[in-house]
Amino acid sequence: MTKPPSASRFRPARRLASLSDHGGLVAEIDRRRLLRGGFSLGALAMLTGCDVTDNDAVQRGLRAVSRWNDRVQAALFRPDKLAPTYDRAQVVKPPRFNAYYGIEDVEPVDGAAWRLELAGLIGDRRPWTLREINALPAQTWIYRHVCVEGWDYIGQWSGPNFRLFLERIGADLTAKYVAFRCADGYTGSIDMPSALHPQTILATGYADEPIADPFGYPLRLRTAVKLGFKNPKWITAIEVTNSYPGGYWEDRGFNWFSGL
Ligand SMILES: Nc1nc2c(c(=O)[nH]1)N[C@H]1C(S)=C(S)[C@@H](COP(=O)(O)O)O[C@H]1N2
Ligand SMILES: [Mo]
Repeated sequence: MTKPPSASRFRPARRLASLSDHGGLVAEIDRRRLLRGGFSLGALAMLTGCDVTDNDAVQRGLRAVSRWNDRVQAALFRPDKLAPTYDRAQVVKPPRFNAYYGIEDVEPVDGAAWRLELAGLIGDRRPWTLREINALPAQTWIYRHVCVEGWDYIGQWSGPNFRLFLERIGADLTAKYVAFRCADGYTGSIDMPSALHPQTILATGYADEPIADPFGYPLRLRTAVKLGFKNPKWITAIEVTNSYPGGYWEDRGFNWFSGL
């Protein structure tokens, strides 16, 4: 990514408040993942050589384990295993909104002026218009969206399969990461095997309608194999790279792989 994120229109106070709101959550999620992985806090104390009441040291320890967890999750990932799908009758309308700010601060994107910029290890980096994206064959998936905050819903998303798109632009499919930049300054990145998963799409539609403004119009990522925060909305740029790109929440301590 060459340009810095353009998030200036969002009030800093709100962003800081949302950050501190999530501080405890980050530790909690990492702790739950740890426990699911068979660790106890006692084992963590031994592993990190720190008292679990010492918060800084716990955070450092959790981050080290989180990085280790990324590698284990990546190794365990099964590229062709499909996530559960559901019926049209189960689709939640409208979908549930979330972002690092409130829905009242969403700034709609002008689809006619919008361009999808491409960067990095891609053969043809020409920007795409929405018309061109819409001309690609689309597929529809009904699967579950799971937010790290502890809520979920069944949604129906449609748009071009992401593997098909990556092949079309001549992306290096052996690269490690696909990174995203969004109109609201949000950034994110996923591993290439998850990008190539059959249920990962560039979504332009929700429940048989064009995706509504708060949910990422004109283009968002939807994947069945990642937590909600790994599904960037209002995408403006995609980069294929071998350098770890991080992301908005990843840089604030969320486990990077965050697979489902
Ligand atoms: N651009 C952008 N994308 C984003 C976010 C955001 O703040 N900005 N939040 C993420 C989080 S945490 C979640 S849970 C989902 C919410 O998607 P939804 O509003 O369609 O349910 O969007 C993800 N993508
Ligand atoms: Mo989320």
